[in-house]
Amino acid sequence: MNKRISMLFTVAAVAVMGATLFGSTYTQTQISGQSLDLTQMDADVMEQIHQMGGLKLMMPEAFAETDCGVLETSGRTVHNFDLTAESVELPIMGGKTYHAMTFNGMVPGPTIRVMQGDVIKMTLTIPDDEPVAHGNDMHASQITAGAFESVNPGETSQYCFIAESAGMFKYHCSGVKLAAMDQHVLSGMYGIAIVDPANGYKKLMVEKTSGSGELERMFYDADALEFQLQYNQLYLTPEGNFDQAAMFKHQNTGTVVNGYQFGYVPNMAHNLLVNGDTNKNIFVAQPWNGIELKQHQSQLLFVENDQHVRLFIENQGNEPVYFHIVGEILDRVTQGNRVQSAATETWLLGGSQGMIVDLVFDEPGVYAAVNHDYAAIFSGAATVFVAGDPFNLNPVLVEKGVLEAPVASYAYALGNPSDAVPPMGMNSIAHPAINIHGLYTDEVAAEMQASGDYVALWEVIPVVAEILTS
Ligand SMILES: [Cu+2]
Repeated sequence: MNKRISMLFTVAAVAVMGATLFGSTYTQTQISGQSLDLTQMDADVMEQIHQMGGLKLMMPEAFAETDCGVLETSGRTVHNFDLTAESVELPIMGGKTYHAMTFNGMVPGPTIRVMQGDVIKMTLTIPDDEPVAHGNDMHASQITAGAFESVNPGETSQYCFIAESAGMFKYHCSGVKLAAMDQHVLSGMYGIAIVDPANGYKKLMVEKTSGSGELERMFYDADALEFQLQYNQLYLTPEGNFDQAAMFKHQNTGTVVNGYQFGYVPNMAHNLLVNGDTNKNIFVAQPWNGIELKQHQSQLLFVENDQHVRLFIENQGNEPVYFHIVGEILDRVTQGNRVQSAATETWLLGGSQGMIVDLVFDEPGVYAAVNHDYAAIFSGAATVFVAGDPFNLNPVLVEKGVLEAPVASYAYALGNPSDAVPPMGMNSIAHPAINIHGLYTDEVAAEMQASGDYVALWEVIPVVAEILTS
């Protein structure tokens, strides 16, 4: 018996003896409650409870493992997931900024992608100059909620867990011991973990009719071109502060996808390509239009026709998402690792719910993925996919020497935006190019540019414009 346990025993014993000897005001229940039979107790648990100053929820043993030492030597693949809390100013639609709270200077935070059964080792660092504490609750984990304790400025904390269930899962700041969690999440502290199924993704089956209407089944390989879309809302005062009163009334300032209102719509380069003029808008709303916006300039999402496309979609927000793609049908909807629906028009995501949508864009064209809530569409939840070569630009781009040969999508010329592209998994088709786009700080964008892995379109577009107009 160690020292602390024996001291506890002494306190209990003295109370019992005192009651017996002096006939105190203790009731019999109180007395017997103090009379613990310590020979029957687990000393480690007693010690743990004593150290914590109280009881905590204990999860089943199989999922409660947070000892990084044990999990790191278990033979499983371990993924380090390092997050740093950073409060920064980030732009909002209309040219203003807001007081964002971020993981690693970006909204959403970085996506981690692992295989089912791998270990995630999450390390959260709060710099000295950060004004408040933060935490991190990862929904991919099944560990005691006590692991999501907040971490103070100047401190670092860590937990490990096995990603047991395949699917996509939210992670989010848990506030200062849960207080102000709403403010921290709705100001930008959220992201996703993708846990790929141990046996990989399934082939996609799409029903078609041909000839005079005979039913055919088309099968697409499991490998797919992948995107991630995270829905949320902003609740802001005119000064760019979090407006909790507005949140409680569900009166949001705007709906965001990967942090932006209308972040994936045409920009001036697309105006030039399609209309021959940077100032002739091709979409009804182009709020992020201008080369000087650099990483914040809106971009389009480019896919090929007859290509298996996989979308990872999470509702990070406070309002339902009625996910729909104008002009398309969702060929397959998966939640966790179970197919929920096929050939469906719209699928509903409640708060903190995710899904994987597999589909094929059959015809060349422009398709808007929306939250089919009209308030959400018109406040920012319209994301434009361009499939194939709907504007017949291939001949022009080849003739002008921008492209050597016709391409299956404009991604080969402009790339897809980095914040919409998840890390590669075992069934991922590599994007032809990735451009730097995201609600990133300038430091994050500069690091990405220095890495040489990304295209800085704000440098490429003037060159392309010069060629096209010459
Ligand atoms: Cu936080």
